[in-house]
Amino acid sequence: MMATTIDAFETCLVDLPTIRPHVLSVATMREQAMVLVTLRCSDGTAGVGEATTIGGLSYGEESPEGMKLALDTYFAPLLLGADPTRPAELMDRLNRAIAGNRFSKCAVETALLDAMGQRVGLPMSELLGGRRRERLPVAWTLASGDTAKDIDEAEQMLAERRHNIFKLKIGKRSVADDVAHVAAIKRALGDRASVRVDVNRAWDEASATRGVAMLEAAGCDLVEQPVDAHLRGAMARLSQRFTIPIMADESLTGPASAFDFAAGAAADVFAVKIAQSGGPKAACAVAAIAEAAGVALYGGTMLEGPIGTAASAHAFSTFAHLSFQTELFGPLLLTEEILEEPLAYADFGLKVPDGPGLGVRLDADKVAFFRRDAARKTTS
Ligand code: MUC
Ligand code: MG
Repeated sequence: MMATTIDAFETCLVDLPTIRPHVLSVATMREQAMVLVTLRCSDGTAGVGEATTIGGLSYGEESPEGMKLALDTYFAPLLLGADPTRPAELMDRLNRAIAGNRFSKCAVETALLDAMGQRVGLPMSELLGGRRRERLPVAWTLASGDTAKDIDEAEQMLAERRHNIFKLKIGKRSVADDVAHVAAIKRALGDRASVRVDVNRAWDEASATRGVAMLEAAGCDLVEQPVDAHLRGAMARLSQRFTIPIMADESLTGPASAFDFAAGAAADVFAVKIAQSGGPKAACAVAAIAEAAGVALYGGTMLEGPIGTAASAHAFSTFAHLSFQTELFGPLLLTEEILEEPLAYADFGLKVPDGPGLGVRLDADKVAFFRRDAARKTTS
């Protein structure tokens, strides 16, 4: 039998507008840039993956442009001609040769698992150990920067039965102003919705101690990454001091950090992200550490487009527990659909795709139109 090889490795940057400005403490997004990776194999399978971050270099250590450069220059030579039927061995090879670059590694592992799933006729969730659920509850982020607009948006989401969990982005204004914003939204929505906040590391420990106490009193259900990613001690003190759960997001950069935070009792909940973890398999390892340590789980997003979102859905569907649900709404924040068949959002959740591999297919014409180097852009 002829050995199977990776015959082509293609990357492209795709820019898609957001439905409204998305205001975080670290950046205001008006569009999302994603790197799409395609691995073409000699057996006719083609796997796709996505590497996406938020706000250029303001959120993570990898930028969209840097990821494309790293993938083309350093990843491609290690992958071309290699055997795609051994994803774990190939990821070992990449990890030995390339330090860091977790988001790019996630895109490659996603593409390898997508191709593998097509080869063996199984969804990616089955390659990751088997799904435990078909549907994932999905939160929406209210981040227009305006309290009244956020309340209107939440009411619309509730009426459409799209979301009943809302994450509010705070940390840009004073603690008192931010808490007043959260309290107004919680008052308007009452028991019809869960209201949570993401501070994106904006507070020092003293502000966090004051802010978390006020958020608890306002009826907020969860506080995500109140302080800087490396402040494990502060995260532990906040977790121990308050009843309202404290969730680690940026602090989690894969299994080693998850072990460190679990051992230090430094978070009540882990926001697991496949990109931040270094790939879907590493994300499952982060979840396993949380489960072993009695830490609750939440399925996070890097505001990926549909490929990264589908890969995340497969991974999260395998978790034993998902007590704080997920926020896999990335594609809904974008004005454009780049899949042939959109992901299925209904009844406050997302259906985990069923087909082999990722179970979704890119719309080639749409990708050709929106890629950054499209002829219409370079010639105009
Ligand atoms: C983050 O920090 O969690 C996820 C949802 C959202 O609105 O922003 C992202 C990033
Ligand atoms: Mg976060």
